[in-house]
Amino acid sequence: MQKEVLDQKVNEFMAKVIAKNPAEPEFHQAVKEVVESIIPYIEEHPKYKDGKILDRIVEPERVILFRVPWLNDKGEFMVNRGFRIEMNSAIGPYKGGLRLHPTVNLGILKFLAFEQIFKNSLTTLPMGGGKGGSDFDPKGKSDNEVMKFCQSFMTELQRHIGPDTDVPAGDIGVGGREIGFMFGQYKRLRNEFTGVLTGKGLEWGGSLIRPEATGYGATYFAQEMLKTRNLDYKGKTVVISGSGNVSQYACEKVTQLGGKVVTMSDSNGFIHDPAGIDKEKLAYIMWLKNDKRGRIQEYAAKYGVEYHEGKTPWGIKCDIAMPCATQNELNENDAKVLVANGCICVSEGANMPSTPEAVEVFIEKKILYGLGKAANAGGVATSGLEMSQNSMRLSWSREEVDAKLNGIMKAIHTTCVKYGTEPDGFINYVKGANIGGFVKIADSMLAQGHV
Ligand code: NDP
Ligand code: 2IT
Repeated sequence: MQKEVLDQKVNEFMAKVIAKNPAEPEFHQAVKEVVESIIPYIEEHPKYKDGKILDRIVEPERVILFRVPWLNDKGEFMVNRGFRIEMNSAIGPYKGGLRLHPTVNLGILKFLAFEQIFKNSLTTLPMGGGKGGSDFDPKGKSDNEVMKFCQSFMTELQRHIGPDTDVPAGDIGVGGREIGFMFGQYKRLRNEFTGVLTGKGLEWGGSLIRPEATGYGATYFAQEMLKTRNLDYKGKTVVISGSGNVSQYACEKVTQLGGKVVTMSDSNGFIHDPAGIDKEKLAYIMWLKNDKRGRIQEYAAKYGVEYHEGKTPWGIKCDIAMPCATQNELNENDAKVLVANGCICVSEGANMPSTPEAVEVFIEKKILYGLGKAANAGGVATSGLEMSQNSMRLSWSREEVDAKLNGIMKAIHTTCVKYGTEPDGFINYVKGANIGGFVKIADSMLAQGHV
């Protein structure tokens, strides 16, 4: 399809989406990226056009918005807003994380729920797309306050979810502690012990490898991309952003595969450790972030390395970049600097961390660019494996789950190659992931009638 024709069709479609969903820029961004890939494909496959699949897929099946009242440690009344976006159930129960962050709003969760449809389809497992969360800020809150919030949040959410209906998990601000508090409340209210949440503790229904899965998966995906150019992680310098769940396990796996991770960050700044963040230093970061809940700056003081306040790590010379913090954390200029510094591969642990202009730079320069919905799908895939184990009331060994995760990341890569290889042999992972994720959803929606 000619570029002008495609642009016109995309703009017409986006005008409708923007008019119907005002003030949701992240949602518009996520939809635009997908329809740019899909429109040429559905022009060649008119059944999807006739079935109005694009118009249907951008409309959530259900949006739940609710008040979350709770009492802080001083006994004061606090109120937050809770959400669950049940976006698409064509191939399975709604599935996706819960985000607790002060920036959370309807548009951000709709973008995440929309991405989740395609990501979950790519995993090969039967999971629909959903996302939820709240504008609650866990930073600086006591364990007691986090528990009070989680219990109140679940008191409302429980009536909308279930192991065959909608299965939430973690995302930014939601880890093992929060899943525990929410699971406990669900169980009390429903008097049921089921796999209604994933990311549970190992003793109470969780799966081995789920905590590691997103970071490991993003690393396995990069490994597959590198293989297409006869490369691997050995001796490569890797820049990682964030220092939460995804970043920590990306760092662990990269190091195991022979790469050297030289940065990690949080929302205040980044640390640069040219010697590499080895096993022992990573153990310190895990303690700092997961137990002490401190700032990454403390790493710089402990190990005598540079700390760059208010900056992102993309200016540091590297072979591979792994954005693992948040959306739109890597802009056009960052992309240009990365490429100019010799970066050959970007594997996104975060959801939509690169702006559309940054993505354009990566594609134009034909580097290995693995977008989030493909590269970070290992987390939700292993959630899917947790659901299977819960249904069977059995648990698999660490090796078994890790092998399945690795196999799924390889399968996602194969799908991207199938749908994204261009005539000159360049693999456009954006196109590959979007079309590869879309086909199964669209065919299921057509088969199920006007849903
Ligand atoms: P965590 O809460 O464990 O860590 C988040 C990290 O990102 C922290 O270092 C945090 O810094 C930083 N961060 C968050 N918001 C911002 C911001 N606005 N600006 C700069 N830095 C920020 O979350 P996860 O590691 O679980 O999630 C990270 C990313 O990965 C998100 O995009 C999430 O959607 C995505 N993801 C997560 C999956 C999972 O299984 N957990 C699965 C797939 C994708 P600070 O502490 O200062 O806030
Ligand atoms: O963005 C994501 O894929 C996640 N936060 C994980 C979702 C899940 O259900 O495990």
